[in-house]
Amino acid sequence: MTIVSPSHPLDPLTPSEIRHVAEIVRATRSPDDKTPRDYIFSSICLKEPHKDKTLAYLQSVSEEAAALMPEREALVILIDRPSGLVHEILVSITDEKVKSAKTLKNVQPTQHVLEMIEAEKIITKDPSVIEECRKLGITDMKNVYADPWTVGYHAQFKSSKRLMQALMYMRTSPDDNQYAHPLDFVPIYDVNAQKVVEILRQETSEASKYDRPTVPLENHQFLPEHIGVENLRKDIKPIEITQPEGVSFTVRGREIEWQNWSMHVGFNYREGVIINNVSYKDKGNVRPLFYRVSVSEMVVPYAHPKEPFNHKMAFDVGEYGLGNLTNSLELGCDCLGSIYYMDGVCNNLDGEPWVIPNAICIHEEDTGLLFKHTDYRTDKAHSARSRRLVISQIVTAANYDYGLYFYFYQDGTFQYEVKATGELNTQVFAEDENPAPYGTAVAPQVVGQHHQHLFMMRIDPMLDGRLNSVAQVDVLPSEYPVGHVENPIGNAFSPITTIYSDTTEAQAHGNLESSRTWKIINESKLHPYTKEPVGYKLVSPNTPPMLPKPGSLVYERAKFATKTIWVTPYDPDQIYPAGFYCSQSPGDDSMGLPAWTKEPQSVRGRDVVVWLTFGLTHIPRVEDFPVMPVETCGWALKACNFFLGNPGIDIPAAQKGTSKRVNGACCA
Ligand code: ABN
Ligand code: CU
Repeated sequence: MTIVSPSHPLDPLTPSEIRHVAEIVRATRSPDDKTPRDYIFSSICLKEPHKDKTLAYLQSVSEEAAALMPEREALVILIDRPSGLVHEILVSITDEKVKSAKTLKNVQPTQHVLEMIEAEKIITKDPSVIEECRKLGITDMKNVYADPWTVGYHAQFKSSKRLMQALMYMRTSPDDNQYAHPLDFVPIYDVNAQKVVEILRQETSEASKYDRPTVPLENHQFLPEHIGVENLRKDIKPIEITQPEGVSFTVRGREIEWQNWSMHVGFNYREGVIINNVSYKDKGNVRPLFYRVSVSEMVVPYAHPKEPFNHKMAFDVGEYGLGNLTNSLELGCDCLGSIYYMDGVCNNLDGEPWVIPNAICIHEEDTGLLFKHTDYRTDKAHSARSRRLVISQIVTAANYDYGLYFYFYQDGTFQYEVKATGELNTQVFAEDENPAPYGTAVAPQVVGQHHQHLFMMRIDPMLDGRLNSVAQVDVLPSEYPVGHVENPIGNAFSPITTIYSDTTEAQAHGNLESSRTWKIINESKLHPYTKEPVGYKLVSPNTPPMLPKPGSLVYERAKFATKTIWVTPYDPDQIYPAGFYCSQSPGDDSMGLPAWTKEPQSVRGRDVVVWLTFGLTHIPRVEDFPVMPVETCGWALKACNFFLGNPGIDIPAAQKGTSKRVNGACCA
């Protein structure tokens, strides 16, 4: 076998590497184990080298580079069936051997999409499920669909069995919108035993005359073939995005250069796109900014207090993996303009490479004005248009779809945006029931339950070097009363900066009232004008608090999301803030951010990692159905006393290009 290994230490595993790693692992199994379904390959993923080694290699000069290339390693997670034993196997690709192997009980690795597809087939053939459907008047099981989520919580089995809760729907045709036809029962499925073990049913309220809600049969469609060509709008003229001279970025392997920025694009089954080694060329001087940035976890707590809905708490990163959920993107609709695509490489359950073509879209976008000024005396005006480099993926998390966008701007801003779209996760309610206060009736008998989407960004900075600090900045009215000599007419206010000293202090909530932001700073590098440390400020307008109460299972399992910001010292093994084995986790603070921050550790002037929770509280609207218009949330890192002025000052004046006036006389 020819194994193609890349030359960048953070490049994802190639298809041939995945194949080779699986071969090495298979060879270690006893002959009895070798039938493919006796065990499944949950994940095969690059084990990233330590930052010291990666940076030493990347900063080396070409003659010494080969010797400094870090060892190439893969982490393989196997699940034995039906025992459910989990094997963590570290393989050296460089040395073509297993380096270590550990067997674990009572942990549940991420749930693979292919496990879900397998589960749906078995669930819809299960006699007890067929009987439930029959009672609801559904006799043709080919119209029945199951979205198998991880169980979320199971009082009896906890994490000892690999369990799914299947949210059940019906379709009236193969491409029908199933979320218009929710069913009222939830099979619990044992993944490793491949069987349904229990069926939960939602109860109608006491006041309802129905024992069970009937199945809502009205269709609510959004696909054009269902809407009908004759009903589609005819008043939209084309907008074409053209770049007649090509794009302004260059790609070498997975390294991109654009408008003084450079970065590396990583990808894995779990976090999806990872942005590595970001730097900005400041007047010819390359200044390091961020070592590694990714969405390291998210949680979607649902508000309904009763069974079976109180099991709904989706950790889409830790339970499913954003990489595994990634779409193959379509030119012209998902991505508009001149696009550079990268594939995503994951693995299937047999350990074969599973390639998602066109998983990552890289392109430039016009974003309106970057700056403008008019001299009101002379009418002399100058404007520069802003454009951004976009590196994005779109994931489908069963009903929901998330567009995930990294943006780089010409003024040194680095931004992240989530576009939440797709389908509400719907439930049925009886004709005489009212879904308030935990849901909105988005159609007759169809409820969109209230929930939150809380994302955690892991930001590993290296602003002008690896030793950084993090400060909280609150803008507050002056401490002096009106009339005081320091505040004679009472208008004074100022930013109050608190530099976090340790991991216990560095846990804080967002605060709109004080316009709270955070600053990542390098205290060893003072800005020549401000005489203060150079920095980047971290801003997010989307920092809702986690609403489930302390003590609730979801609060305890998703502790990471109960604070807006955390800072920890860099540790290469601390990537997943709800724990590596987040699925069916007990929520006992034994892993993830709560465990890593139990003891106070200094975070000032150290190699630190910043963890930011941002997101949305989603009270569904009728207009979110049958498909949800994009709702956005995100954050930005803005240069803050880092450069010697606006870094975009050298952007040439905008050209008229293909723009033309459509009314009156053209401006000559
Ligand atoms: N939103 C929960 C989920 C995500 C991915 C796959 C199944 C379920
Ligand atoms: Cu939502």
